[in-house]
Amino acid sequence: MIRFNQLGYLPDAPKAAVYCGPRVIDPPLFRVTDATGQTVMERAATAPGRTFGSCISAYRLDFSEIRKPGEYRIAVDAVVASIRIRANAYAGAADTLLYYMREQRSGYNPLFKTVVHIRDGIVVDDSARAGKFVPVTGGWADASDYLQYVMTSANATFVMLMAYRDHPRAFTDHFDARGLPEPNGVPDVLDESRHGLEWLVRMFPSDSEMYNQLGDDRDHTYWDLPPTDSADYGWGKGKERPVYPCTGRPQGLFKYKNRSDGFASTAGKYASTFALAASLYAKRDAAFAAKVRRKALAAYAIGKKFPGVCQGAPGRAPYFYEEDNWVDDMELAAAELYALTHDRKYLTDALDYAAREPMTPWMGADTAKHYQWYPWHNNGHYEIWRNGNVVERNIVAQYYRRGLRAVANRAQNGFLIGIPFIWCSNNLMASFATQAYLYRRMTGDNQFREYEQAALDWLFGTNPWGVSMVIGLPHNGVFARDPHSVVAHEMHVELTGALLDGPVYSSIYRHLLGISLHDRDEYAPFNTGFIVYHDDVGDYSTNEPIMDGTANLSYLLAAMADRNH
Ligand SMILES: [Ca+2]
Ligand SMILES: [Ca+2]
Repeated sequence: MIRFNQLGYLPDAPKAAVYCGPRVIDPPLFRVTDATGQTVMERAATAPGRTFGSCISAYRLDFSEIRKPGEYRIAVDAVVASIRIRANAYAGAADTLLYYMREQRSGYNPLFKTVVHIRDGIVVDDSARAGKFVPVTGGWADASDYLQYVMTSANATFVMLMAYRDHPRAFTDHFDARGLPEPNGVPDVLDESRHGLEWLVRMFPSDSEMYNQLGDDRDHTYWDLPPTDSADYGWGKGKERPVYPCTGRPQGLFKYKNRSDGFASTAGKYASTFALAASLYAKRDAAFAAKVRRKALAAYAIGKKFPGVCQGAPGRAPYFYEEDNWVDDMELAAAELYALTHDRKYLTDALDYAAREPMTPWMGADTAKHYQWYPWHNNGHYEIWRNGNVVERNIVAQYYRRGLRAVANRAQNGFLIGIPFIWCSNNLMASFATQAYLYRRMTGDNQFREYEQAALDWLFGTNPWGVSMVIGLPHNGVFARDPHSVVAHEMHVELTGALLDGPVYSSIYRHLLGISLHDRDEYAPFNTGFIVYHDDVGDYSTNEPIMDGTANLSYLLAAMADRNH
């Protein structure tokens, strides 16, 4: 098989497909022909070629020197693939992600054309307000369940705002604030960000109430559509959902507890997202900008006072978001507050936090706990660079380089892939590529450019399965037809724009609780190696769409669509 980026290749970017063969062979010859059938390139595939997953031989077919846009065929003996080179390969791609974000909306949902989860929610856990109602309807369902987290939602909102700030030309206006198909004079990425911001404001209603999570895994008891969700949290089926505050102490209402010991991981995310929003909305909506500015400052002060993490709260199952780092979140918050206020103390704080975790710890590792190092790349270094002096810029660029080097050192295979295949590997892939892109923009150093492109190519089909990991991108491509989603399954809708969890180590897959395929595995021949992926509604580990991963990809796709990529 020949695996390739189904969206196409940018004329001036590195370009490679991967030959995935069933036996050990020497580097094969490959040939590229243009639309007229004329051979434009013929040469040997490049090493390393050693086994990667189900590909016993995995060779790179590098055709970077072809720059002329057009349709081509690339062949190794009788194995042929059609590839495209086009300057607008990523045009509209970032906006396509937003289809999935709109579909995930809590509050008014444009797919169901009704308000969902209107009874949110009642405060639980160790809080003076336990048992009280707080109005927190809104935001996005995290994945194919309906749990909601500030951790993921704030990061999703931040990245979309950042994507718009840096690459506004990549976005258009076809939908209104409610997500209905009617232009409203606002770029749709800002409509979606605002939907997130409004929920975050509700989840941090006063300086003494910082909420972190809405719902818990009791949600998984019933497999319902959002408008008819019958989860029962003790107040009756389909009634109020629990709201978890940050408390600075371990949480979990039942057998399992998390390891929370502070507020800063969540407080930092509130602060960074609100601070960036305060800048971006200063002209569009001054009152809203003033409100989120106050909240940014308040959240940051809470993070300083209560260092440590505020993790996801488990319910009946042992799985939860095990975020262990918080200095990255406080760094980003400090960097944004410096950009907003020009108060030098924030830049000093940002650099101090940055020095405590120069490199996101999953980079270079074989494994990590679930969402242990989150966000998967640290936008804080880039934000320091934007406003720092030459010395400070050099420091944070070096930090990024360390992480990129650690991943690249593990990437000596035909796919040039060095991330660990833990749960949500696609997020790591997108974040590695984003960090590599940011580093390249910061320094002009192209030493990781091929790795950056390989990670992006992987997401759009250059992987052992030949599957685009984003549903509907491209619309005529090979992508998941049977994702783990009740909405897709029951309503027969395509979840356009959704990024999937992605492949995992086969050892992880084998040990997950209650997992089984519902249908014959059409990708079985490609699931014989150390990593697996299944296009099956039953596989919640590799084939579940994820809200925050989808939003996290928006920056990179916007950058690739921008003419100055
Ligand atoms: Ca709009
Ligand atoms: Ca963190």
